[in-house]
Amino acid sequence: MSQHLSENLPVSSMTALRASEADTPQKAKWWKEAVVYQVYTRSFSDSNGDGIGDLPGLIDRLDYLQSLGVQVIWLAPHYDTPNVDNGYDIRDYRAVDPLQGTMADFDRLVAGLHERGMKLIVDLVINHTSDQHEWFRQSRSGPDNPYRDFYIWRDGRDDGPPNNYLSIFGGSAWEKDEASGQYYLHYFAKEQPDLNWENPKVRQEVYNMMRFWLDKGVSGFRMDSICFISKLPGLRDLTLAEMESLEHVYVTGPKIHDYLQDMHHEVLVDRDLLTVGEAFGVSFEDTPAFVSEARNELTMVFHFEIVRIGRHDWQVQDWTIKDLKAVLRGEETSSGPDGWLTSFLENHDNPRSVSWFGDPSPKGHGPSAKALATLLIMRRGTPYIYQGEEIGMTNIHFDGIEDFQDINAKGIWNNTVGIGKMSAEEVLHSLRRVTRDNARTPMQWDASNHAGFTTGLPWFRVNPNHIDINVAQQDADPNSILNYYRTLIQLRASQKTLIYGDFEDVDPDHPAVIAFTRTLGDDQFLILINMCGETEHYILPHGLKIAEVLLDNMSASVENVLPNLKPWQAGIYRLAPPADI
Ligand code: TEU
Ligand code: CA
Repeated sequence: MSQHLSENLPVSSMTALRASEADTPQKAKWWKEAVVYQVYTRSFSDSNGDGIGDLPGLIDRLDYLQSLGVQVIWLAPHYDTPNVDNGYDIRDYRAVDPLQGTMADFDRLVAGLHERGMKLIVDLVINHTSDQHEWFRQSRSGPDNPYRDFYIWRDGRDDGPPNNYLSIFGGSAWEKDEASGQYYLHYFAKEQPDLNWENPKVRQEVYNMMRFWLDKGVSGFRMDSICFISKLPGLRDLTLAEMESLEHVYVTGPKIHDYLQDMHHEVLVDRDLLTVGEAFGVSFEDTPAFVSEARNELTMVFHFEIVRIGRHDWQVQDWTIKDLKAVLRGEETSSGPDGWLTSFLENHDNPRSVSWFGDPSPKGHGPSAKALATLLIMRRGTPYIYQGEEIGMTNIHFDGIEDFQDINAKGIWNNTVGIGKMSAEEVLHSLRRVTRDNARTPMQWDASNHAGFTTGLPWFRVNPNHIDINVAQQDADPNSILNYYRTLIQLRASQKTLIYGDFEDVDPDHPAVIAFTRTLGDDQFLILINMCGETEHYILPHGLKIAEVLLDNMSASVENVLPNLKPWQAGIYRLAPPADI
């Protein structure tokens, strides 16, 4: 990890970045000021008792989301789908999944958000479709079909697939079609064939579809796996090292920037949208090319170095707070001089942050969830809260493989235990901690049966800890995690410095405390986060001194924030001007 970072993070380039930002202050934009809330609809709120969350269920909760202070909802794929990968396999881009509702429900959702001064961004899954999509059904029907070239078909080699590409979900990335004897490419499940972006007709279809949803009032897109859309020419074999980190290879297609600029020119230009690309595999160094305002591609991207700290692919590894701080600094540089950043600690593909970075035990739960919230909301970049994170939802317990739902977890199991390569215990040890299922347990609304998520049988287990961790209880408690989030979000909205201010890690070497400043002109805040469950004797570096407490999760006063930081203590403080030191 540290080696990888030092390559990306020459000290000189950081200094250069800060200087150039001072010269060109960040342009104000609504999507920089907003806090985004990610809804994984299936697990959010069920309105009709079928056990699956839906759009009317989400509409019922809009007042709650407004009360949190978030301005934007990112909606999980709402399109018609056979649900092999919970909606990330789209059968019809212009229809709503009947399990989630109707087009009228979608329109009501947009209207309900707009009435509240909020906006909607939708998930855009255009690296691949479902194998049930009409284009693929046509494509598969034979080499002469006009849709054949909508996907990536190749002849096999020596009785096997065209090359040694692996799927991100495990196994070969090629599936043989018995009828024609050719293979099609799928970076994810075999039911998710990759679109052929070389084909201008594919691009035009996608652009028309994007305009369709923009015309319905959506304010932008979260672009799924977007950096994978350009494939490597010649489709050569991967080396063994490349097989270990597929995402780093699959993002290197030479036409990625041509496609994104084309899309911008054709669809996004002059609409003032939030466009966030999932940049799994893109290095910090390569990121400015995607997010530079002058280049007209995306407004921001998601990096996975932070949420994936402490794991190699799906296997857990040791990590330290210093490693985490190095990644935070590295990610800072990834905006380049005129780009923007995201901040997130959870999404639907990763474990719960309080279980990963914090302490989910009854003693550590509240303080550590608030400490993480402080990091999430106070970093530079647009913060994304994943549903349930605002009440500190935790991972769930898995006994054996039969407890898992996730297609990815099942793929990992089949490719390890299934072929006798690893023991069940070894694989379960990691899977329990990293599986995407941890993020997909139903939202915990109250202490009632099924946590108020559904009146029927939930599609996936409700975490038994909903008795103690739920919205109803935290809404009523002024000291809850939920109310701490509300305060943090208000604070960020009220201080331009906390949105546009520069970020500086003022204590990179401390092994337990994250200490950074946010600075805009003469205005400066210090953010302190004790990332461990011990009291830390802490002296601020560079003679810095706290002058005012804006928020502190232990309700400390100016006099007693330091020198003893309590376990998981965190807060936002104003620094004394240099003259007073
Ligand atoms: O994820 C793309 C991706 O590359 C990873 O985050 C991937 O999900 C992870 O390696 C699996 O552990 C996106 C979606 O967020 C994910 O839910 C979908 O399954 C995937 O694309 C395919 O559409
Ligand atoms: Ca339902």
